[in-house]
Amino acid sequence: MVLKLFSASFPGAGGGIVALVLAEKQILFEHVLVDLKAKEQKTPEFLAMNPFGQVPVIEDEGFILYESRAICRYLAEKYADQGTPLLPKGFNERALVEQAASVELADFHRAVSKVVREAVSKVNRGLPIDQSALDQGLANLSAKLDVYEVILSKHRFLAGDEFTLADLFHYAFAPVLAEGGVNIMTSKGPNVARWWNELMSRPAWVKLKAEGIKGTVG
Ligand SMILES: N[C@@H](CCC(=O)N[C@@H](CS)C(=O)NCC(=O)O)C(=O)O
Repeated sequence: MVLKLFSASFPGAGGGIVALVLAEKQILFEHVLVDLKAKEQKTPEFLAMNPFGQVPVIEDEGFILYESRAICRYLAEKYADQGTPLLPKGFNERALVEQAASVELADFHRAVSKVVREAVSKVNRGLPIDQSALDQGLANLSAKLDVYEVILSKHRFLAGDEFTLADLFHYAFAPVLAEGGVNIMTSKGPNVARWWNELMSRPAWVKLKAEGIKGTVG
């Protein structure tokens, strides 16, 4: 039974990072499009899979899992020896990935979400911007990227010289910043810019960005 990914087709959010792991790991999957505007994520059938009523969700041989980063970890572990090795095997190396992944979720993602909400989502919907929330989000993001600049001056990726899940998690939302004219990912420092440009040119991302989330079967 082929793995099913339930999500919208938009690449720059939680469904996108799951689709990226599927691509990096060369895992065949069926994409089940969930129409968020039609509230398909709130139907009793969907809530039985994810009681929070949100995408993405996967079904893998009858096993249901939600939360994008948890799904990515599951896939990276299950298919450890297939495609790009997204999680190192060594105990310490793995801990360094978790360290960088923690910073992504607790700090980076929180700041990016605030900026995207103000500079992209509200603008697209014609809603007034909360300038102080935007300024605070940008200041928080800027402070995190200053530290990323130091980290990335020592190695190619966030947890060492290999691309890992810690880098991959940054595709959840940050690519949307440029849509709102926020070019902080490439203007903060040379090492952050090098790292971000490398992420933005990975073939799996280039394809996903161009095509949206599309299954490989079904
Ligand atoms: N922490 C969750 C967040 C999931 C989430 O916010 N999903 C959004 C789409 S990116 C959603 O389903 N929104 C529709 C809703 O909340 O009703 C994850 O990473 O999977």
